[in-house]
Amino acid sequence: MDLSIEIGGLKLETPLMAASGVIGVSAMLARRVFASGAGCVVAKSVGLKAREGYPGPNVVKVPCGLINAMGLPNPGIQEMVKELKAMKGFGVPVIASIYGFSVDEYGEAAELIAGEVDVEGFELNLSCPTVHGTGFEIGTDPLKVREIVKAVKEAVGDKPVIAKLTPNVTDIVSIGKAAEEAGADGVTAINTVRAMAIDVYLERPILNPGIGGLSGPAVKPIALRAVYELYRGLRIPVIGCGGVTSWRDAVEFFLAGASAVQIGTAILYRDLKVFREVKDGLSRYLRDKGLAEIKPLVGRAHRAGI
Ligand code: RRO
Repeated sequence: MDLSIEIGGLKLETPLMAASGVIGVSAMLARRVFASGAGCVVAKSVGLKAREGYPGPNVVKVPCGLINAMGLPNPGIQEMVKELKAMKGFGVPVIASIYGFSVDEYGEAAELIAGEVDVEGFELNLSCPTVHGTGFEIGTDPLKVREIVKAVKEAVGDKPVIAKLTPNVTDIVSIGKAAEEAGADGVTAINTVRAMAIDVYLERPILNPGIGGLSGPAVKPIALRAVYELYRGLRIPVIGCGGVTSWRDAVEFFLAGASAVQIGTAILYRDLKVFREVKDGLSRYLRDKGLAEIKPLVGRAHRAGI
């Protein structure tokens, strides 16, 4: 079965990617993820300066999901470059994820990484819901999205640049269009949904910073809707991300218009075996449908004309 895909020049043997954030910065873990059947790994978002992240509690389990407020913990670019090089050394295709507090910071971060390590592409975190001044505060403004995509495209030459979008907007397609018009090679939809949980006895928010981002099965229908709308509204490929736990979830995303699917929270719920299970299930599904490859599946739900 041919599960290979191509996204704006990024060629993957398998259309499954490890979502940013979950496996942290560890090259050893990235190697295990790849060996488990992922087509590539998206590294934890990194910026110009190292960040500690927020003190705990910074993760809380809720029915059908997790809410996190990690606060962009990362070791800074120099340390991340070492891990990215190690990942490449293990033969793992890797996409660097970057954030910044300004257009220039995104551009600079991308340029520094591109100058040091031959990553497969860049994912721009325009959607982190937990830190002020970056992420979703930038990714809800189409003008800023446009400028950042342009700056990063200029900084990284012909490497694929993918904008990771926030669901915390009224019209995700208008943000996707801004990225597309600025030269993005694809978009990832979605990052986490702003959310919170409250301890009824302590009478206070459970997460230290109060608000965090919801992920896991709870957000899958939201992500699926976003992918469906983006596929209809854009010409560049869409990568689905949000609550994928089974092969059936992945198929739903392909039918909605995703060219690839990222798996994040399910790695925590189900362990790395989730990649093998989804991959095998996908192959079985294609065989049952009489298809020899994944590409004809992409966007097929739109044939219903709804
Ligand atoms: O680190 C975080 O708190 C975080 C990030 Br950068 C992100 O993109 N999405 C998320 O749910 N948490």
